[in-house]
Amino acid sequence: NKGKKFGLTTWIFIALLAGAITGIVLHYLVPGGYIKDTVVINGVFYVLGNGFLRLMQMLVVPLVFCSLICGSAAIGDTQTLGKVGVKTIGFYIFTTAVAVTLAIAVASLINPGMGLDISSIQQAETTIAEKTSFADTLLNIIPKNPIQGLAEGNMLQVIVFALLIGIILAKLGEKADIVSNFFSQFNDIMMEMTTMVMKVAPIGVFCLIAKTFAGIGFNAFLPMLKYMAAVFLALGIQCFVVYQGMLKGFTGLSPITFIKKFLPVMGFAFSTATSNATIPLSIETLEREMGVSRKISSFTIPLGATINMDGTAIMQGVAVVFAAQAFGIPLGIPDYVTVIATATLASIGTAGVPGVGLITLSMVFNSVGLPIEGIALIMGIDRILDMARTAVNITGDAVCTTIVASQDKAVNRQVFYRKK
Ligand code: DAS
Repeated sequence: NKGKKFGLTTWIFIALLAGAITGIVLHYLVPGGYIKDTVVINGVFYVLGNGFLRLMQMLVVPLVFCSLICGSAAIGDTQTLGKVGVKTIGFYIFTTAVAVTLAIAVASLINPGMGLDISSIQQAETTIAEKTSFADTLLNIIPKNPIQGLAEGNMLQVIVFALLIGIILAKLGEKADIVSNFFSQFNDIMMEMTTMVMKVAPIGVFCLIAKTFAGIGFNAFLPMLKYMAAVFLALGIQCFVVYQGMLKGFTGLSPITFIKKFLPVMGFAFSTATSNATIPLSIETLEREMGVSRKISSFTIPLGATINMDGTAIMQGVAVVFAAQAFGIPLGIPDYVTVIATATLASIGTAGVPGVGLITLSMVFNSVGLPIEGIALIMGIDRILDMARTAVNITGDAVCTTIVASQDKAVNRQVFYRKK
């Protein structure tokens, strides 16, 4: 059903554009009222959009659990798995540190917070996340009760438990055939379920985007234009310069082909603003359209969705410079080094769900003594930035996955260059 596959990705783009246009028309041209607000926006769009999002989230834990067990059992020997793991985590931390540094540099050029009249921006109460220390973040990776970890969708605990099962299945060989076959068949079921859920993606994407754009007019943007410009510029450089330079440098693969084939996944992440919900489509697209073996991606993509959030780190880097300027608090190099470390750690501990970047931003602000009220300044327009940074988050995961897979001879270049 190759043709249908393309149809789906094209439809996702059509849904994105149609949704944005519909939302803007609704916001500016259609007068408020019962039909528009209650029936259409908070009725049809809300139910269909969030219903689709829940369908995608329903897939994540069982799909990641099974595909990771099958992936790690297929890799088999622990030293390959270890090598792939160490390389992947190394790339993830490197790209996040580059992202924050880039964000601070761009923000220092644009000066988004200079001469800002703070009172002109609507203030909203901010939910402050409790601060988890790095040690606790590390310890929390080991599941005290793996079933609870699965039930709560604690992705790092799911990943650790699945890896252990896969390694042991490879070790036990035919002694555990029944269990291996069970997980392999369950994996097929989850793949099939993913394809089925994807069929309604265009409807879900349309409703999510239409609701978002119908809700916020452009007037929320005006005072924040420079802040948004700095974030979008840094996101663009990270996505189209840093990642593509790394891809070309480490694998020799064509960045243009990569972007063309991965764009639908970026569009999907943009519309849902959650990396976790994008995991199934990312793994499938990397294998089917780009020849990247599921053996590697079933491990590195869920891992990346949880610990590698370069787009989020970029927003946090710009937000720090913005708030420091808006409140007139001078920050020096040591402060920015602290921000780079804190933003990198903050992205490790949080799952890829909407708005998580804003919550961990309080940890970053705390680390350099910036007032939490600064978060209230940027909350109003954060949804749009969340969509853009999530698209960058999953692109970083996919680029690192392709590099690690290519070094493990697990990229089929014929498939990568096959015309869509
Ligand atoms: N929405 C998050 C994600 O899924 C990113 C963020 O909130 O910053 O990656």
